Amino acid sequence: MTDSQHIGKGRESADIVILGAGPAGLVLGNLLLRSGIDCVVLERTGRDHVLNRARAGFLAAHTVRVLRRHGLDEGLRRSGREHGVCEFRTEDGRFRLDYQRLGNGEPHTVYPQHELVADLLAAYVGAGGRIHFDTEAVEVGGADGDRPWVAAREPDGRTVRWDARYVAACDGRHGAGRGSLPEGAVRHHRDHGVSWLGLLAEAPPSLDAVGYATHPRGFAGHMARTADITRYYLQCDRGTAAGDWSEERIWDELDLRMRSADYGPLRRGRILQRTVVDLESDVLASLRYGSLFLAGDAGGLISPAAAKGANLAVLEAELLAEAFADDLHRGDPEPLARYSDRCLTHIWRAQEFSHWMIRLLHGAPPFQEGMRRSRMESLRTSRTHQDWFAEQYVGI
Ligand code: RFL
Repeated sequence: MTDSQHIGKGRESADIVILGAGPAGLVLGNLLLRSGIDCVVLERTGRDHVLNRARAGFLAAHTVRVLRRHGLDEGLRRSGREHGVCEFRTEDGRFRLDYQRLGNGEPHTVYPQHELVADLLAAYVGAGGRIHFDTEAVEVGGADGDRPWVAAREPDGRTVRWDARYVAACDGRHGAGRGSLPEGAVRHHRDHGVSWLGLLAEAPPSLDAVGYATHPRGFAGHMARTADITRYYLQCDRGTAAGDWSEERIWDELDLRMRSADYGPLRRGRILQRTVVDLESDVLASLRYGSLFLAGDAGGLISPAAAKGANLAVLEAELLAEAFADDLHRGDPEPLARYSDRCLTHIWRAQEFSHWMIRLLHGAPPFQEGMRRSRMESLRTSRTHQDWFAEQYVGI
């Protein structure tokens, strides 16, 4: 069904109402359409905003397999680039890990998240999928029964009630899904106490590797996005505002921390985008509350230190789509019952590795600092440790 099913003024319906048009919501929408399941996506922002929100770039091998399996990988095949080396620059020198030849022997694929989202949106709309932009879900109700609903504010200010069989909240950490959880819903939150200034520079990559630099002044990171765009990170004080640093200060600081004097200067360019990210983890104890299911950042927020968020979102969306199909087509509710536990196994594994990365990359009080340097040294010298790193780094 591709047209909205009007039940009356201000009331509509779909079997599955999906909140949010990020990677989680759009993978889910595409897979539901392919299974012949009626769904609608409600997205708070406009189409342009969704198409231009630059975030992730490193896709895990599993993510690529999911996209390929469902024929959603055309753009990825055309312009995604395999990437398999990272370089650590520390106070003790530098070393490289050819991680695509370690562990499970898998590379990342570099493909900007907003391009992936554009591909997913085009495929969804092309298959007749319904999507309402500038439509904010404000409340999810009735999830403790079998007729949940979503109240959503349309662009004209009208509030429409969407009746559903199930609601899939893929609307991030501050969305209506989380906002509508029953009282007593448990979440596990951790503030890692570190902040990053995330930068997108109009500059070609300066290394043929992901660069991680530890420095007494703080962490700096370098990640290729395209031939002309590079993502950089600079550890900054908590409370820093995105506009606090001038472009000159940013590049000087990056050069200093990346030790350009020893290893060659960075290729500078205009800073296109800046965001301050406080490194936090926030995982719900369950991703299911009756007829309400959560996926992606809505269910488990992870710091970008290990580049896992978008990859988890795709993994969870596929599991949820399959579970909905089993329930609605075959009358088998078991996969839906197992959905939360299955996802949480992956989420906690990613959280653990992300936490390990945070402790590897940031200075700390003397005892922890000693442990950090030892961890780095072990990574530099132990083949077993390197294999473990590669498996965790690319895996999901
Ligand atoms: P998204 O992408 O945030 O999409 C959620 C969508 O929901 C909409 N929304 C609502 N819609 C309707 N009603 C409401 N009430 C709504 N409230 C919100 C929003 O407008 C939005 O369109 O969540 P999703 O789909 O769960 O995907 C998660 C990923 O976007 C996220 O985990 C990653 O970007 C994290 N991340 C990275 N992940 C990786 O796997 N690899 C990376 O290299 C990587 N780099 C990053 C990152 C995140 C970053 N930031 C900005 C925190 C780099 C950065 C700087």
